[in-house]
Amino acid sequence: MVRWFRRKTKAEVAREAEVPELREPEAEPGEAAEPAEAAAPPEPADIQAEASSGAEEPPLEAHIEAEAPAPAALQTPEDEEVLSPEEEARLAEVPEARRGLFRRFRERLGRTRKTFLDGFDLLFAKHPFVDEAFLEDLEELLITADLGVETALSLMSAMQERVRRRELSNVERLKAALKTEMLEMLTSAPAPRITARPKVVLMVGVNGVGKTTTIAKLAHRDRAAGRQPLLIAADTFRAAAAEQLEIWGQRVGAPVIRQHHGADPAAVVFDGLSAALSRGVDTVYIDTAGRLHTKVNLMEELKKIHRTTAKKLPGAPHEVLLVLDATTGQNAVSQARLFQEAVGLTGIVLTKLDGTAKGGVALAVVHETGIPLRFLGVGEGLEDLKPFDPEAFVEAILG
Ligand SMILES: Nc1nc2c(ncn2[C@@H]2O[C@H](COP(=O)(O)OP(=O)(O)OP(=O)(O)O)[C@@H](O)[C@H]2O)c(=O)[nH]1
Ligand SMILES: [Mg+2]
Repeated sequence: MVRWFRRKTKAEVAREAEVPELREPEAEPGEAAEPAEAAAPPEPADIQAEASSGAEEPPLEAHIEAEAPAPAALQTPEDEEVLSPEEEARLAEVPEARRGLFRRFRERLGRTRKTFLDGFDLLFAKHPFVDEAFLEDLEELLITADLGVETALSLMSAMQERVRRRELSNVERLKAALKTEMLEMLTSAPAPRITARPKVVLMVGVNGVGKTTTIAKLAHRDRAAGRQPLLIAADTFRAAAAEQLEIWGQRVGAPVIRQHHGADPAAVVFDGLSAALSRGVDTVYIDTAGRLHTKVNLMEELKKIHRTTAKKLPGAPHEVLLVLDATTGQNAVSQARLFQEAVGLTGIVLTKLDGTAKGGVALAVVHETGIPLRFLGVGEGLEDLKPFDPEAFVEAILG
C-alpha cells in the first residue's frame, strides 16, 4: 500500500510540473551546500548572507528560508519547559487556564512529541530542498509515528496545496501546516448534551486497556462537579474485577453494585440499574469484562448487556465508550471498528498516552472510524483523565 502511494505521489508530482518545489532545483544542490554540509540543515544566517550577496541568484528555497523565522531548537521531554520565542508568543495568545492545560499535555505526551520533532529534525538535515524525496520521507515519518497509511496519505494530500504555496520550507512552517491539517482532522461536532438522569455509560474494550481505571476517573470527575455516580461491576468473568471496582468506588465515593464471580453480567446490570433508580444517582458506569474483539460469543454477551440496559431504562445506555490503549498502535483502529459494529459507540477514550511514542494513533482512530475522541488517559492517577481538546493535543505533539 505504501508502495502504491509512492507511485501515485510520483504521478501526481509529474502532473504538477508547475510546482517549483517539486522540480529539480535550478542550482545543483552542491552549489547551495557542500556535500559535507548536506547532512545538516542550512543555517538561516548563512543563507541570508548568500541571499544578500547578489553575486548569484540563490535557489528558490534560500529565499523562503531567508524570509522565514529560524527553526526552533529541538524540544525534548527534559527541556520542554524551555520555549522558543515563537512558542512563547503563541502561548501568550492562549488564555491562562488553557495555557496550563497545554503545558501539562506537552509534558505527558513528551514521547510522542519527541518522535515527531526528532523526525522533522532528521528530515530537514537529510533534505536541503522540499522536493519529492522530502515528501516521501515526510509521508514515511507520519506512517511510522502511528498515523497509519490511510491517515498519513490523507494528511499528505491535504498538504499538497501548502507545498504549492511553499509553506513547508523549514521546521516551523512544516509544524504550523501539519498542526492546521491535524486540527481539522481531529475536530468533530461537540458531543450532544445528555440530560437524562441517571446518565448511563457503558464502558467496553479489550483486556487491560484501562476500562476500570477510566470509570474511576470519570466518577471522580462527577464527584468534583457535585454529581453522584454509581458503579456496576458487570465484569463477573475475572475473579478480582469486582473487588478492584469496589476499591475504586470507596476511593472516589461511589456505591458499587456487584454479584458473585461468574454471575450473568446482564443480570448484574439489571440489578444495578434498579439500585441507581431507587437511589436517584446522577450517573451510572457499567464496567464490563475485557474481551477479545474477535471473539464472537463475548461480543454477543456485550450486546445482551446493551439490550438489558435499554430494556430496564429506555434510552440507555446514553453513552457507549470504547477504551483504547494507545500503546497498541494501529491495532486500536481495528478494535474500534469491531466494537462499533457490535454495540455502536458514542465515543472513544484513548489511554496510556503518557509514556508511549504512539500518540499519533489518535489521528488514525478519528480519521478511520469517524468516532469522536472524548477523553485521553495520561496517567494512572484519578486526575489523569482529560476531556479531548484537539487544539491542546496538536500543540502537545507538535507545538
Ligand atoms: N500509564 C497509564 N496507565 C494506565 C492508564 N489507564 C489505565 N492504566 C493502567 O492500565 C492497567 C489496566 O487498567 P484497568 O483499568 O484494570 O484495565 P481494564 O480495561 O479494566 O482491564 P480488564 O478488566 O482486565 O479488562 C492498570 O495498571 C492501570 O493503572 C493511563 O492513562 N496511563
Ligand atoms: Mg477492568
